[in-house]
Amino acid sequence: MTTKITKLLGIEYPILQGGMAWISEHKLAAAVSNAGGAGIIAGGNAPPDLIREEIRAAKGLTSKPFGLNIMLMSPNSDELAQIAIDEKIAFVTTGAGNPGKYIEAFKSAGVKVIPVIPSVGLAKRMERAGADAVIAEGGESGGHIGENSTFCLVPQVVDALDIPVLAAGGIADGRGLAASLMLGATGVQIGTRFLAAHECQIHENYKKLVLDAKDTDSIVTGRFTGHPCRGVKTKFSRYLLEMERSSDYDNEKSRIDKFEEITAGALRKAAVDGNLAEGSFLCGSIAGMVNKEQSAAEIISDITESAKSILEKRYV
Ligand code: TUI
Repeated sequence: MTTKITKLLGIEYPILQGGMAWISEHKLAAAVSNAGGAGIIAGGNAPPDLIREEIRAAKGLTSKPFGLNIMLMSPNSDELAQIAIDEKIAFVTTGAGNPGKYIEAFKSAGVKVIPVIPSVGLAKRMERAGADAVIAEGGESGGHIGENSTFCLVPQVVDALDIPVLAAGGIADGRGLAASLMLGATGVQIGTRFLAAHECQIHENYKKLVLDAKDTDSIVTGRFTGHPCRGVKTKFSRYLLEMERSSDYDNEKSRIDKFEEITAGALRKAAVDGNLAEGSFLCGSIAGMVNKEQSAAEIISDITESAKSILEKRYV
């Protein structure tokens, strides 16, 4: 499956694995890259030294290209950008902000830059700043999201840009890949389905929540903070949602402060500890379609074989 993104990154299939904080580590990233996609290690809020070790461990497992995701709200993003350069990472994806200040340094070091963006305006800014491609991420995605849906966002970003556009949000099988290509995308980024990969090291409670989830089991919390976040419906995430409606707070600032206090560290609590009472189990709204564990290679082969057979059919 040759597209602009497979050529840009030197990969076999147009599938990037999502950069999920505390989840996307070396074993998963290397397995996805070895299977012909592009694995990604997520920096999240983790200590930079830990991420450097993750990168080196991935290099021990694969000679194929893989990327680093930098979450730009992290206080460590400057250090992570330098690590990407020092370690000669093939490409960087960014989320939750504008990576403009790093783009020149990445480009002179030969690191490709692929920002994740939730709107046409940001996509245009990224193209002007020198991005190599963008990932247009719809609100079906897990984690921190924008307001647009993948189906509406992707073709509008494709029309507005000359650089390649990948689709993300709500894609978990060959139909999603084929549809994304029909919308003009050059490939996809997939997170939620890789949560069910054998190589994905998340706590078994997390895997079970994703495998058991139905179509209606993801919810968006924290809209009032300006950083809406999608994850599995649990007692904890329902409580976060109730905070939005509660009249217990004197003012908006105290409500946001409380929200930030109880969600601090919640991604790690979910992924590493499987803490159902205090963890944020982020996942996309496509979790309802993810119901079996497979290896990363089986997932990539299933998605690409199915997409190829759909694309070979004629619809009249
Ligand atoms: O970044 C993500 N997904 C994430 S980050 C994350 S950790 C986190 N948790 C709670 C609150 C905030 C972060 C969990 N999931 N996806 C990519 C993404 N980027 N979605 C939306 C954006 C985005 C938002 C604003 C990109 C750029 C942007 O720019 C604002 C500006 O004008 O600078």
